[in-house]
Amino acid sequence: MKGELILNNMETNYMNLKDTLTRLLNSNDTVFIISHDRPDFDALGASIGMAFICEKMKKKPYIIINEEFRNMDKSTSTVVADMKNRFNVIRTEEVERLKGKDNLLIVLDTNKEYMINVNSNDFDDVIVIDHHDTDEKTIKNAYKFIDTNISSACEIVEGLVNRFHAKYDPKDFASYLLAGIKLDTKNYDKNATSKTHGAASRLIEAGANQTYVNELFAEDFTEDRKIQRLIESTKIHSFNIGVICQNTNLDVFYTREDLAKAADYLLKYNINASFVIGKIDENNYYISARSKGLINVGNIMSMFGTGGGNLYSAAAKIPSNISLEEIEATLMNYLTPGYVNEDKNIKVRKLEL
Ligand SMILES: [Mn+2]
Repeated sequence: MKGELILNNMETNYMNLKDTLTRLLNSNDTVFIISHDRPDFDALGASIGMAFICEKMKKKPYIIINEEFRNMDKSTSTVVADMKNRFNVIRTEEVERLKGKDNLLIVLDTNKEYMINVNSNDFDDVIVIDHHDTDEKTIKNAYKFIDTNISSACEIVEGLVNRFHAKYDPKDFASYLLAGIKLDTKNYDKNATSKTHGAASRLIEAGANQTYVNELFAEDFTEDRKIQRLIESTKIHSFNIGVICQNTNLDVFYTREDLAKAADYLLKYNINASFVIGKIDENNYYISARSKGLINVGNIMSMFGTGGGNLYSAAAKIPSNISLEEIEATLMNYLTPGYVNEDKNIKVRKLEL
């Protein structure tokens, strides 16, 4: 039987979550764990913590990861390789063959149907544990434990590991949950509460290795040079808006993460908002936008029709049948003082970035 329950205050609801999860783990013989596409440290760390909880409950879960090693950065592939040695990591194609009589799907670090690579309706029970906003694309017919005030999926899952008295085995796998918290809090700068630090502290006590976690975050030299070259070409406009447009080396493709990193980097300076335009493949350009809060970049990206986001973080994907110059000119037009304010009716779409 499927449930429908949204609890937005995790602190008072951990016991409720524990009870629901216990019941679902007991009433289903087969458990699948999935996180969002292109999983990051938070998605992977949460999956690892959840797998330990399942094992404590005498269930051997299947963790679904579809990403190919060649599409992952070095650190992500290290985590996934470790997971493959320790757990049953499978691909979506294998799900049907592995299904039992009653099948539970545990969705972590996302609540959107389009961000998971399975159809949630194909499972007997679904539980979503997440820290992102919900919208009309949120998975239906599922137990939902979503608290946007918690820093990361790893912080929630750590709270659960703790309450289930599950063990990190091997101990240093606790490092991967610590990496998830470090990533989503931007090194304890963003959304980190005393509870977040409590979770980090327990993870270190359980065996997380901070030196190893720091190594996972070490920048790859070639990658970083590529991003720094973009940053070199920043133009600063009025209102301290930084704009980067990839206008040379058009055969170079950037990943969305590269462009986001460059946009994030610009906020280190006296810059209110940053926009980074680059080519992501043969057919598409992409804009990654970041703001310190004065300028609503979600609103501006929505004007492109193919974009969205929130006040602080947004993006748009644009087919490359228009030129980079045209995109930059359009963006500059949207940034003209007054223009943005006149367009109050623009509906800001939510996009998970
Ligand atoms: Mn997350």
